Amino acid sequence: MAIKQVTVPNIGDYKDVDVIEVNVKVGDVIQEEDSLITLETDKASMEVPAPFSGTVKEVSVKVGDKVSESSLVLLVETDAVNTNETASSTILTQSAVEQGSQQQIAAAQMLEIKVPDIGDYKDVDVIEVNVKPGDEIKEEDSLATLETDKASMEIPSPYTGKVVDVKITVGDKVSKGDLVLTLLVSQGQVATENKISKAAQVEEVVKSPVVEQAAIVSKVPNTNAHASPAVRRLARILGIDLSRVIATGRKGRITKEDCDNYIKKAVQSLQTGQVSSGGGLDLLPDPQVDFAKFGEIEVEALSRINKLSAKNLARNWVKIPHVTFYDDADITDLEAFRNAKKTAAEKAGVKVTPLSFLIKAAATALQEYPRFNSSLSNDGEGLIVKKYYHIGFATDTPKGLVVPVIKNADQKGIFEISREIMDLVKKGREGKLKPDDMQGATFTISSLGILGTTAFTPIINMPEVAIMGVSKSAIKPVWNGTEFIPRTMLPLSLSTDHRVIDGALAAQFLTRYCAILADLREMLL
Ligand code: CAO
Repeated sequence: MAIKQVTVPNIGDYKDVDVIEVNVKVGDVIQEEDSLITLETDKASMEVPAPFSGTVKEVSVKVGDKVSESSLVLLVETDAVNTNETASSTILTQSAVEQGSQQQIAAAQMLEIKVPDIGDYKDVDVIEVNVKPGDEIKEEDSLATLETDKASMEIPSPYTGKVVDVKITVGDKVSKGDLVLTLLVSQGQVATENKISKAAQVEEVVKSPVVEQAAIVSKVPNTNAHASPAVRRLARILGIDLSRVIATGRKGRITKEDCDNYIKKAVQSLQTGQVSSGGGLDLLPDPQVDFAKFGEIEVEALSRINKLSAKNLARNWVKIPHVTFYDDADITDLEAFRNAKKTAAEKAGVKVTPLSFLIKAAATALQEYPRFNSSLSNDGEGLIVKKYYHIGFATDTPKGLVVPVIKNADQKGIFEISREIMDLVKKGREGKLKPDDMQGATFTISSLGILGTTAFTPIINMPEVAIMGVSKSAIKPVWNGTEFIPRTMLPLSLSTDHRVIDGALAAQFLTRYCAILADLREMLL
């Protein structure tokens, strides 16, 4: 046993340097190279590593002290019998680390950050580059993510500094020692060799094949969230349950942006008061089925409109308590009138279909039943009743469903409405509708027209509170009190938001709508 002194080694020209950290205390068992204290000048910070292993017997400095070369730092009890008196510790500069020398650090310097030891892996895919030139990064920030078929790994930054040049891009293949980037180490930062080797450790997440498969085919939250260590760390800090985050990264990986979006949405929901105390739907993850196991399959890409509609429809369906009411409107006279006006319509250059009457009649019925022309306020506390009557109509296009809008339908005649329908349908099918063409609807009509069906449940177009589904008209026998007579009957399916519209009101509205269609003169009242 021997007691050895540890003193401040050669620190260049610096004198009376501040002790800013003392990393050991009496009784600590220290290993050679452990950081004992940190010193800081106005130009550099330096660590004093232990020159040998042992047990700390006395700490001779405290934070705030000023020390110079040879100042006593510690007394350490070692196993060594022969004492190598006052063994000085050494300070490695950043460049010294690179060069293997033991010199002092400059105030700021350029470092090359390389791929650290990543085990037996070689030519590993770079799947994420998380920094760009100019970024100010902190020690431990993730620089890039690598992925093999078995694991994903992050390269954390060993230092705080400013990225000067990034040498890798997504898709590159890298191995140990390949250059990742050059980093301008922030002023005053000093690292010891010990620090570099520790900081450069690669974190690894082993993925089970099941998780991998789920991640590829699903963008929905799942319980086996696939995320890099940095993202997991971020999620821990922010308190995010990763199983609820929708992954958009490669192979179903949850990215930092996904976490950001999750937080953004959560904050928005809080601000709009839309967070339910029930804590969400708590649904099972979607089933992950390998359909190819059962037969031949073909995967078709969804159009942008398909994807957008899917999100909107799903939200509307789960958030709105739909109730659908069915009735038949007698449009015998309407059809007679429409046919009688065919020549006049042709002269005016328009084709008039029942849809124009349905839109006009809707504007009338909405004026009589303002609740149908409203939206729930975002805080759920009020009803916004609109004094304009803009009617959307669902239109089937090669790229998917769109809903152009006839603005101020209450103020327009049948020919004008017909002309607008023709224009909007043409634009829709050519993919030329502008956002303004599809905004502002207060009520929507979804007409399957001659396509068929006798009834269906149209999904309400949020934030509207009702939608009229129209099926194929047919001549049916109707009892007039004395006999059955043939009448052209149009099946209607009215879906309403039960939060806003009670059944009784819905029944009244639908009955009135049928009455207007049965006798267009009702619109004059
Ligand atoms: N019953 C019977 N015939 C009908 C009808 C109905 N309900 N509605 C329209 N028709 C007739 C028209 O009168 C026309 O016949 P004539 O030429 O003899 O007059 C013919 O069907 C063709 O009409 P159309 O479909 O070209 O025009 P439209 O104005 O009726 O409809 C549009 C336009 C854009 C609504 C329609 O083309 C369309 O895309 N419908 C699909 C909407 C949809 O997909 N809804 C479902 C949403 S839920 O997924």
